[in-house]
Order: sequence, then structure tokens, then C-alpha cells
Amino acid sequence: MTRDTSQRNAKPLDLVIVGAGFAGLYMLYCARKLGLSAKVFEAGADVGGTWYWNRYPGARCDVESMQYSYSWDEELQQDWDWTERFATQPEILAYARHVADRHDMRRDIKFDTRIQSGNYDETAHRWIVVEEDGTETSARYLVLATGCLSAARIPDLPGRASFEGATYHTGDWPHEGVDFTGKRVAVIGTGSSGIQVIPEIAKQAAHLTVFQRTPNFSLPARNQPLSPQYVDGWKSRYPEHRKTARETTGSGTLYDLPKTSAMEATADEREREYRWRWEKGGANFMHAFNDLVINEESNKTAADFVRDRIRESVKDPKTAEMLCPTDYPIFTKRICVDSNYFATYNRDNVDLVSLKTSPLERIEATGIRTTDALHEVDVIVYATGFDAMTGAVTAIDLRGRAGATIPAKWAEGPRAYLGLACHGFPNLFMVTGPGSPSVLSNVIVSIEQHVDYISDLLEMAEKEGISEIEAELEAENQWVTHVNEVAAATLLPRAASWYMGANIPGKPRVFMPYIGVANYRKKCDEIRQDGYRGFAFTPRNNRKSA
Ligand code: N01
Repeated sequence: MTRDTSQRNAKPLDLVIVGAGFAGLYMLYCARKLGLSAKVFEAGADVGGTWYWNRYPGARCDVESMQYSYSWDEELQQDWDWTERFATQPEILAYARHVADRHDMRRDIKFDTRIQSGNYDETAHRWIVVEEDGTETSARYLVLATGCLSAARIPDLPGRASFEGATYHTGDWPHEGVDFTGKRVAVIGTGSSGIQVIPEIAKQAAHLTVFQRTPNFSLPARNQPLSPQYVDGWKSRYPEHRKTARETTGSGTLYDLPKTSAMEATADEREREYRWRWEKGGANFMHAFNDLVINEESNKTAADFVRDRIRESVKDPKTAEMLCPTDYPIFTKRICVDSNYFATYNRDNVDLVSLKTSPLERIEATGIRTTDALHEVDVIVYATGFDAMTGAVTAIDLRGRAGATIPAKWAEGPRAYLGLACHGFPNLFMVTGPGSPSVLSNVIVSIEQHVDYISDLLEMAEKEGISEIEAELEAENQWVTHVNEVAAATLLPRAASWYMGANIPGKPRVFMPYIGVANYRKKCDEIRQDGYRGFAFTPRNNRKSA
């Protein structure tokens, strides 16, 4: 920490919030409602989080617009008009900006400011957070609203720095956009970002070469403009729909939920069920049967259906086979939702290189060398993902009790009670942290639940004169075991996915998110009713010494 050059913000605060995405904005709103003084620190120049950074062409949400929005402001949800079934990044960013303005939030947000460290003062029961320039702010509570997919990652490929052309990461896209006209472009990575950006770059570039390590299952979005009748239908029943999504679903999103096992259906019935969902578009397909993520045989029927659609879309049979995932069950890596992805490979200016059959050897000045050839390109787009769920937390040098650090605590995988709080780090809360549904859900639903929960805890602490809130070690251990048990009952840990930390060399292979929005909420509510079982509280007059 750069303590010697530091200066302290004049006024100590109740609450520091890191991040001005959807989590940070709602946390600020709730803090104000509780009468707490709060400030948000944001690395970007504006609000929006994920939707501020991920500006690549084709970026849009794959949760439907009518559901991917805040539910806490009835007037807002009636006033705001989404234009498409799946909103584009600019539209979602405009929404976040609108919310910030509507609630006059900007006066409590410091932009262009990255928090470098946070130190817990055990005597004063305060966090001292430090900006990159050394400026310190003291607050009683620290809330990390830093996002699950915000630490963009470019893999350390041999020779990377020697490339003489332009390089971009989808998660850190230039604000002025990129003109690919006449360019030979490489895209490395075929996850959700790659699958969205590839069709758009293909339309513009002279030539596009896609470097694929693992093929992905993807479902057609069938995006379309929203009709006024559809929008009105949602708006007139918003409270009811939101409640159903929160309290009865696994993902926080309303889908046509399944009633039967794929194994109870005949082959014809399965085909019909998959077909109408495929034609309807979006992730609804995942919910065709109730055992697709727990029964391997059932899962294979869905995977076979999607592989057949890939073979139908892609004219060259060899390319089609390269695009068919075969070595992990469908839905065990984050499902992708695309517009015209597979058909893009029918274009004359698009080639696919499988890094499985011809591994990448190194990046050179003029392109990418695989074991087969040197692929000369002018631009490399890294669609290589994120240090998911933990990267943005460990990027801040947090020091809890007795100098405890998060990287040391999480050396064998992230550990947090309810994915919210860590033993050894009092008065620190994570919104959608590891061990909560977060990335396995409509994340706005999960954000609202976490922020409401943290707010309730803070309100209780204010009323009861509590100065420290800390997860108990035993409760935290039990929760981590529970998260793993829930995951182990499914096929999800089978894939080398970023849910497992598998995309980061050396990251422990632990299933990080909690499966099941409604179950999770129920457990959190029970814990609250039980006097916040598993949290330890220190009264104000009982200060511990450092
Ligand atoms: O990242 P990813 P993403 N050499 O990690 C490859 C959300 N999201 O940015 O699978 C070569 O999924 C890697 O290959 P492999 C969504 O939750 C949502 O696409 O590790 N290749 C993979 O193909 C999503 O899941 C939306 O073998 C390398 C790709 O890069 C999450 O963000 C849109 C490599 C990374 O895929 C992350 O998606 C976009 C290497 N060394 C994102 N390292 C929507 O809402 C990595 N790869 C629609």
C-alpha cells in the first residue's frame, strides 16, 4: 500500500461501494434510503459495469429485456420502453445511465477511480480504502459490487507482445468502435462473447479466421422488436412476474418450465418439445425437460438435437463437425445464445481453425502460428473471457483481521458465507459473490436479493448498535460444503468451464456459483428469521482491540 503519499478524504463515510454497475447503483439507492452516507468508486468513466466495458459489435443480453431490468422502482419499470426481445449493449447502458440520472446518483459516484486496496482497522471497526493515487477513504462498511465477469483476461500466449497489428479484448472494447473494413481479422475464443462478435466482424472484415479451442453449444436468439401488446402484457403484471421469478425459479427468469423427464418422453415427443423451443429461440430450450442437467442420458438427447441443428446450418461437413461440441454435456458450460453464428461459417471470407487439432504455437509479428500454418492477420480480437467470480475481488489488496488476505483465504477455492461475507473480513460484503447464484441466474434478480439482504443486515446493525458483522467460520465452511454438494448432484462440474475456474491456469478447480435462485433465497430468508444464524455481531460498546 502506498500509505506515505496518501491523503484522506475529509469525511468518514458509513459505506464505500466499489463498482457502479447494476449492483453498485442499487446498493447506493438502498444506502441512501437507510440514511447512510455512501460513496461509489468506479474505474470507468460512467455507470453500467459490464455494459460499460463490453461494447464489442453484437453485444447484447441473452436474458429477455422485460426481465433483465430492476424491479425496485415501479415507475421506472412502467416508464422505460425496451425495444427488442434481447436488448443491445447500447440500450442497456442507456438504461443504467437513465437510472443513475433519475435517482440523482452521480453526485455520490467518483468515476475514473480504481480502488487499489482496503485495510480493516480492527480498533475503529472501519475499512480504509485506498485509490490508485493513494487517496484514502474511511468507511464503516465496504461493499464490493465489482461484478462476476469484470476482470477481462488475455491469455499469456507465447510471443503475444511481438504482434505488430492491433489487438482488442471483447471485455475492454474501445469506445470509439473498431473499423474492420478491408482487414484480415483473427478472433480467439468461441464463448458467448466470441459467438456474438464473430458474425458482426465477418460482415465487415476482408477475412476472418476464428481460432477455436473448445466448440460451444449455442441456441438461436430469434431476436425481434417487442410489440406494444407484449410490453403492455408484461407491464400490467410486473409485480406478479417478478415475484414468480424470484421465488419459484431456478434461474430468476420466467421460462416455459418443464414437467417431465426426457426419459419419460418418446423420441417423437422429445423432438417436438425441442423443436418448438428451438423455434421460439433463447435459453427456453434448456428447460425442455426437468432432468437435463442431472441425467446424462437425458442431457445427450438435447445435445444430439443441437448438434443436428449445427450440421444443418453449416454447409461444409468438416467445419460442421469441428463446431459440434462432443466432450462435455450440454448446459454444463454457460449456454450461448446467438444470431446467425453457425451460418457465418458458410461465408467465403470466414475460416475456422481448431486449436485442438492444430494447437497454437505462438503469436508472431504478422499473425498466429499453429502447428499447421502461420495465419497472417492485421487484427487479433481476444474473446478469451474473464477471471470469473474471483478476479475482481482478488484484484483489490484487501486486508482483514490480522492482515488476512483474500488470495490466501481462497487458495483452494473461494470461501464465503452465502457468497456474501467472509470470515476474517468483518463489515465487508460482496454482491453476487462466489457461493451465490450470481452467474447462474438472471443476475439483476440476484443483485436485488443480495443488496436487499445486505441492507437488512445494515439496518438491523444500526438499530441494535452493532459495530461489526462477520461470517462465522463454521457457518462459512458448512456453506461452501453445501454449495459443492448441490453442484455435485448435477452434471455441471463435468465441464472444464469458467464456473470451475478451469479457464485460468493454476486457479483451483472448484464449482463457484450456487445452483438455484429460489432455494438460495429461501435459505437466506430462513437464516435471517433465525437471527442471522452464522453471522457474528459485535456491539458498539464492546470494541475489540487490534
Ligand atoms: O468468455 P468464455 P466470454 N487459447 O470464458 C477461449 C457472459 N457473457 O467472454 O473453452 C485459446 O466463455 C476459450 O476456450 P476454452 C456469459 O456468462 C454473456 O465469451 O477455454 N482459446 C473460450 O472459447 C459468458 O459465459 C453474454 O477451451 C482460449 C473463450 O476463449 C461469460 O460472460 C455475452 C484461450 C472464452 O470464453 C464469458 O463469456 C458475453 C487460450 N489460451 C458474455 N483462453 C450475453 O449475455 C481462453 N480461450 C449474451
